[in-house]
Amino acid sequence: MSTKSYAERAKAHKNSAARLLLETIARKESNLAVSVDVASSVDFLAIVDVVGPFVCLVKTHIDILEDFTPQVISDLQALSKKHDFVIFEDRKFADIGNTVALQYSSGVHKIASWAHITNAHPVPGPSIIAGLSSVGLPLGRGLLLLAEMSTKGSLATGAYTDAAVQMARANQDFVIGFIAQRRMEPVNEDEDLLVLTPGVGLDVKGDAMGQQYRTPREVVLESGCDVIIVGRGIYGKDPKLVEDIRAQAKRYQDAGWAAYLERIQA
Ligand code: 5FU
Repeated sequence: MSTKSYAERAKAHKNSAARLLLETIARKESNLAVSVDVASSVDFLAIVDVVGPFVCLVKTHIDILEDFTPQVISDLQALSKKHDFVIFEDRKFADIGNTVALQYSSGVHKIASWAHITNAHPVPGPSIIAGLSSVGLPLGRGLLLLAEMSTKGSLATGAYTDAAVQMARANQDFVIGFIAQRRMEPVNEDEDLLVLTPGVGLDVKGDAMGQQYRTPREVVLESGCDVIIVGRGIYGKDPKLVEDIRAQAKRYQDAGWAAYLERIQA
């Protein structure tokens, strides 16, 4: 279990996106990421503006927006500056290197131009990292590999997860860590692969489509993860209930930070 502080880790990290995330966490005393999964750009930007002060990171699924225009990205970037948060596009790339490089750099969304962090399934093997890093590394971006998933019956377990960890270890200039449910023990002092964990909720244990939730305490203290990713737990009641969203964001920020303090004092 890591007892090093986020601030200490920020100083030592070699990847600029990882450093930015660790510094932001330490500065804002927040290991909370909010996943803003709504279809309207107006609702999306309104939620980001409300949760912004409480989060280290905003996670997007930009292809959910039904009225996407490049202006959404300019507005998101302005909010990222206003509230001091990192942007993570949860794109889950999963194709050959040449294709993912095009999907990352081009198309309507031009993800590499605005997302500090994105992620990929390790299923194609190391070539997916080669493809994405050809675009992202010169821009100072970071990649997370999906080593595990939060869903019931996930196939990302055992030897598959171990292979994902090996792929990350072999590419630590660009791969900054994992989407996973637990910390992966480092092989040496220099290794610092972050773990960002979705499937976090304080009030319910799951949804009707296989999602499974654990509490911030289970995730950060017991499983040693670095960032809790919360979606519907924060805005799920009604994306327009601003006061409730603010209160929930604060509640999750406090819960995540208390679990971290308990961990580093252990
Ligand atoms: F890789 C994963 C995973 O294993 N579980 C997830 O839930 C990603 N996610 C994302 O986190 C998912 O696509 C949602 O964007 C978010 C969780 O949202 P929720 O509303 O908190 O369930």
